[in-house]
Amino acid sequence: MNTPKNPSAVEGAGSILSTVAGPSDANPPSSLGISNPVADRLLDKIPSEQELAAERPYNATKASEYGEAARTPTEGEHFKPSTHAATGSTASEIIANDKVGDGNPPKGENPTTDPLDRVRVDPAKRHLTTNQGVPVADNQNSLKAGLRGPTLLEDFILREKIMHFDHERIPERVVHARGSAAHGYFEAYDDFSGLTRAIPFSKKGKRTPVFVRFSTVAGERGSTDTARDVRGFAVKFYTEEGNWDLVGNNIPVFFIQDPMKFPDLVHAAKPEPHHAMPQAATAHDTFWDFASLSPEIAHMLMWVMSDRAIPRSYRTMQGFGVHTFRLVNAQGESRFVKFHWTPKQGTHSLVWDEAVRISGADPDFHRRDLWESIEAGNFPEWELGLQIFTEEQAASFAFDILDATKIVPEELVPLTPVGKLVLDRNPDNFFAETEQVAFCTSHVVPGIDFTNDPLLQGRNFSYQDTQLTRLGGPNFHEIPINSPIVQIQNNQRDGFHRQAINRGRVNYEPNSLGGGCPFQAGKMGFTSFPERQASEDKVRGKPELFAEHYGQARLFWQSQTPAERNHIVNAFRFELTRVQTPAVRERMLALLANIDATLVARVAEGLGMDVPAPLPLASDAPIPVYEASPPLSLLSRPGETGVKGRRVAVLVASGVDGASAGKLYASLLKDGAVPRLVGNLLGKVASVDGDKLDVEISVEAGPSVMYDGVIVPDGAAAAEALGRNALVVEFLREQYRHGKPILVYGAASALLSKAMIPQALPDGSADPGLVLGDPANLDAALDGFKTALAAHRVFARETDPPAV
Ligand code: HDE
Repeated sequence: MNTPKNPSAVEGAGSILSTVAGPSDANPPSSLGISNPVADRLLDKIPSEQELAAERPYNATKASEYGEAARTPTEGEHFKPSTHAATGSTASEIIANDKVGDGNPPKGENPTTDPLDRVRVDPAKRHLTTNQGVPVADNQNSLKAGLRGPTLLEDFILREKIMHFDHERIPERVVHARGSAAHGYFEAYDDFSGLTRAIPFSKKGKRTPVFVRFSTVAGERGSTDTARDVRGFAVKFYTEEGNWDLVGNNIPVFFIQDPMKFPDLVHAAKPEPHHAMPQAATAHDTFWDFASLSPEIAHMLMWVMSDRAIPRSYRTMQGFGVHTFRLVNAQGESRFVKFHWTPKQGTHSLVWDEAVRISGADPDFHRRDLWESIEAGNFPEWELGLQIFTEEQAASFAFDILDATKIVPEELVPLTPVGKLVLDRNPDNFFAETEQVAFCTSHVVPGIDFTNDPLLQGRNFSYQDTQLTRLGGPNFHEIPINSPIVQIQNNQRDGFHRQAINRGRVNYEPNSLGGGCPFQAGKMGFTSFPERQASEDKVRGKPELFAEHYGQARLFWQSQTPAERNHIVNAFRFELTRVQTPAVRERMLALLANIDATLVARVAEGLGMDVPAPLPLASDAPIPVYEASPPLSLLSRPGETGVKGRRVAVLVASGVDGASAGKLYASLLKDGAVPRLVGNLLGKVASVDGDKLDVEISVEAGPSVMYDGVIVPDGAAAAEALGRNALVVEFLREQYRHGKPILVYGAASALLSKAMIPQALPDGSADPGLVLGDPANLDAALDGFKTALAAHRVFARETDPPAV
């Protein structure tokens, strides 16, 4: 305890104490012959509080809040209290016990932001308790009046358990409900402080912890991972200057240009309100009705109908910040920026037929893939690239950089690589972390700033607001996964589920009773870039350039490879075939007619319709002509990790050449691929040498769509046994149809003809993904297979309609 002050040294001490529920006489009754501990504590606190308050005779920074001076925020005045007690809530805080602690928390500390270990709970060597910590004697039986009697209301243990269970669910996210996440870090390649003062970019090799959540948009929390949809790519950087959330998607543009339309877009895309169908799919009337009346959607539709919307894995998709943001350096200089995440694993997708089948075989396909890769130590990585440009450059573009339906082509502004993102740790608990994480576009740190992109401005309102319902109140920042790694110190108080116990009676600023603390940070704090605003009329509307809707949709189409174009055509056919209202189909064709004549002709053919007249344009200006941009093709980024993480089925049955199967398996493992012995049934199969091989999964439980490639080792009896199983034959046909590499050795090649798999590509040339191996020279064929596996797919096999 601090030494109490001599009351007589404080002028007016008696009157100070007179309004406190303590002795009004500063001196303890001397008749008792002892010092009064209550008075000691008060006399320790009150005079030093008075002293502290007196240090601030007036608010000296007030003048700096006005006019020009306000441009440079000043640091708030703050003073050091002479005793710890001066700023406390209560003089009794020094009364220690095991619950409250010793009453002397570290000064200026908010321990609710300490590392997550503080809340990770481990039950080792512990017995069960209730939520009140009462040991639970019997977790099997409720309390009854007799063994066959009624259950007693008195059973507080049962009631607590069931009450908690009844309320386990929170509302799912209104969009992006289905998601998966992981921890990791961002590492800067260099010191980029010339560009931004944002701390993650301040030093070469600097690592900033991150939590990244990937998601689909339209489906509900339990929906399938492989639905055709945009994927969310949300990154929370836990920086030393607070949390920065880069809440992006795997597609660099968006459906709409103004936040006013977001609820309409989402209502149209979600299941139709009368019967709540279909789940996680835009292939229904209301979406296409809205789309065909909203031509600003044209560019986004091209991306969503492309294979971007059915990624092979979260690990194999790009991420984009979508909006134009600003970077601001310490000198206050600003440049525009677009954020791009490029996967080191390459950009790879599924094919539609496969995606549909995976939805049945493994609806958790992407969640499992991310989890298992990280568990296996195959940590996914992305490179962060920035497109950096000035206001002058922006003014020269054929489009408006505030329009989220437009990209800045990489030919116009190339990517500057600035760092890498590595995901190396799975969460402990899905709900506590992945479900409760709250990303908000408005969470930015010094050095990152917004532009006037209207969609971004709308999002800045929405993301905080939505958490109030989803996470139950304004204290969601205190949920461990959301709290920053730095101090939270402010005068916000109360609300549902408040965790912090704020010490002291000061919850306002300016103050003198708290020594001015917490004080405003001044220049070191977040300052908005002082962008000059033209003085204009208050208006609801959009800039002229936003009216051009088709130039970049064309650019996308023209930049795709023939296979990718075919997939886009097929996706439009599929979606519009599911549309029941002919007028909507027709209107959509009229929209497509403004993008490309071949595209619309092929989609119309698939629908059995004529090509209608194009939709009238919203702008009189000619549609700008762009040079094709090869980086817009998924095939332009094959990645640098080769076969790492690729799943390979090795089909086995009794009579297999076990020695070579083992060698193939080991070689794939060595390269980081994931081989699995797949058989007719689980159990053991005997190799030709009499060795027993363990089948890891049956063809039924692990069908073709769960693998990136297949190998059938040599062995006449094995090929014979496999060929008798229609599921195996179908397995091989699907591998072929989905463009996957197939390697067969020796006698196993008989299975190819059984599956009616063509030996050459439709144009007669050799199929690089179909490898016939000589059992005597295992490695040569395996090398060919691995090259095809790293290249992912052989799209040249595809015909319209599919021949296999
Ligand atoms: Fe979102 N969006 N959004 N969005 N969004 C949400 O926030 C919203 C938009 C994106 O893994 C919600 O916490 C509006 C663009 C991702 O938790 C909500 C507008 C982009 C995630 C919301 C947009 C996104 C969300 C629902 C138009 C790509 C999931 C739950 C003005 C750049 C984050 C939540 C996670 C989630 C609103 C448009 C990406 C309702 C109003 C453009 C990745 O606040």
